[in-house]
Amino acid sequence: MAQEFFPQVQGRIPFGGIGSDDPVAYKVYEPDRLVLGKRMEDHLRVAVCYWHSFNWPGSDVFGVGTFDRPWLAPSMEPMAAARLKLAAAFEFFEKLGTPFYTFHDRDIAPDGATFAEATANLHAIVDEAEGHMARTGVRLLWGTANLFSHPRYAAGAATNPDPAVFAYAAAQVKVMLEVTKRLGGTNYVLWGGREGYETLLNTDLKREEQQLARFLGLVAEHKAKIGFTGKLLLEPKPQEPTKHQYDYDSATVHGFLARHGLETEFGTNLEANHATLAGHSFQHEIATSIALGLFGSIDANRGDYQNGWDTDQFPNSVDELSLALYEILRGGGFTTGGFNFDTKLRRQSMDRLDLFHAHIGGIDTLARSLLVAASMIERGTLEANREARYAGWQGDLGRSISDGSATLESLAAAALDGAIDPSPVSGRQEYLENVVNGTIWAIDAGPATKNRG
Ligand code: XUL
Ligand code: CO
Repeated sequence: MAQEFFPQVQGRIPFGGIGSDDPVAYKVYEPDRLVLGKRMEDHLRVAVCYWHSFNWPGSDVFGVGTFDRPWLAPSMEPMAAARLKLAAAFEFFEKLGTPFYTFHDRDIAPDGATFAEATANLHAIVDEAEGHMARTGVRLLWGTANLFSHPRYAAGAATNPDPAVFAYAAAQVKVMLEVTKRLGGTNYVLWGGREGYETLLNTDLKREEQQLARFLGLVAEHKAKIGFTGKLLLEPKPQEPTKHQYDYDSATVHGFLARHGLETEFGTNLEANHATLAGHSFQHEIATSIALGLFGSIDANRGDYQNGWDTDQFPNSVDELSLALYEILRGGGFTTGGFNFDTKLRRQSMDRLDLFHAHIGGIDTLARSLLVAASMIERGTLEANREARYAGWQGDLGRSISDGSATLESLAAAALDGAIDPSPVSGRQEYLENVVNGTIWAIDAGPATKNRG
C-alpha cells in the first residue's frame, strides 16, 4: 500500500453540521447544497495552494522550519522528495474534498543547475501530477512561475535592469504557461514578485514600466499562439518584498493595463491581505476590480490588525467575507476563478493535522459567508436602496447629462431660473449596516446535525 501521510484523517472530511463537535468535519460546507440554484462547490471553487501548505517548512526570518513534513527533509534526493511531496499533497486534496489546487513551477519540482535541467525536472513531476489529477479528479485552478526566489531575480524579473534576466523569466513563463495549459488550468497568474523598487536612487521608473508592459504583451501573444483558453491574471500587492510594488492595487493595475492596451488581455487575482496592506478593505478591491471589468480570482487569507505585513492567515471572519461574497455574487460570481487558499499556518501549528483544521475553518467561513451573501441578494434590500439612490439619473435631467445633450450653459440656465434646487437626502449607512448584520444573525447555516436531504 502507498505511504499514508495523514493517517489521522480516514477518508474524505464529512459534513457534520453546525452543531457537530467533530473537529475534522465541515460545519457549513456541503459541496452539493444548492445556493441561488448553484452548488456550493461551484460557487466557491476552492483551491489549496502548494507553496505554503506543502513547500514551506514553517521557517521565519528568525528560525528554521518547525513543521512535521518528511517530504521537505534536506537529506532527501530532490526528485524523490518532490514525488513524495506530490503524493502527500494529493492525499490531502482528496481527503479535504476540494476541487482545485495551484502551484508555482519551483514548488512542485526542484530547480536545476541549468534552465534545461530545471525544465526537465518540472516536466517529469508534471507527468506524475497528471496521473494524480486523473486518479483523484482534482483540477488546476491556476499555475504560475516563481520569478522572485532565485538570486538572479533580486532586482526583479521583467523590470530587471539586465535584459538577460528578463529573457530568463520569459523562458520560465513560456514553459509554465504551457504546463498550465497541458494540465487544464483555468487561469494563469502573474504576481509581480519583485517587480518594484527598493530605492528610486537607482531606478528608471519609466523604463521599468515599459519593460513590464512588453513582458506581459509577450505572455498574451504566447497564450494566443498556443491556444490557452484560461484567463491571464495579475495579482496586485502594494509592497513586500520590495518597498514599492508596481501592481499596487486594482486601480493601479487597471491604469497600467489601459496605458499599454492590455486591459482586455489581463484580469486580477485579488488577495485579501494584499488589499489590506494597500490600505483598502478586501470588499473595496473586489468591487473596484468588478467595476473596472478585471475581476478574475481570489487568494483567500487575512492579515493581522496589529501588524503591517503579509501574515497570510486563514480567513475566519464571516462579517468581512460576507461583504466580499456579496460583491462577487452581485458581479455574477466566478467564471474561471475561485478561492485559492494562499494561506500559512502559524509556525507553532506543527502537526500535520493542523493543516486540516486550518482549511476546514477557512472553507466553513467561506461557506457561511456565501449563505449570508445569497440571502442579501435574495432579500434585495441593499440593491433596492442602491437603485433608489440613483433613480434621478433615469429622469429627464439625468438622461440629458448622461447622453451629452446638456451643456454647462443649459445646466446653469436651469439653476438660474430655479428649475434645479436639490435637497440633500440620507445615505442611510447605519440602516444598511443593520441590514447586513441582521442577515448575518438570521441566516440559517443548515441543519444542526448531518441529516440533510
Ligand atoms: C505573495 C503571493 C504569492 C502569489 C503567487 O504575496 O500572494 O503567493 O499568490 O505567486
Ligand atoms: Co497570493
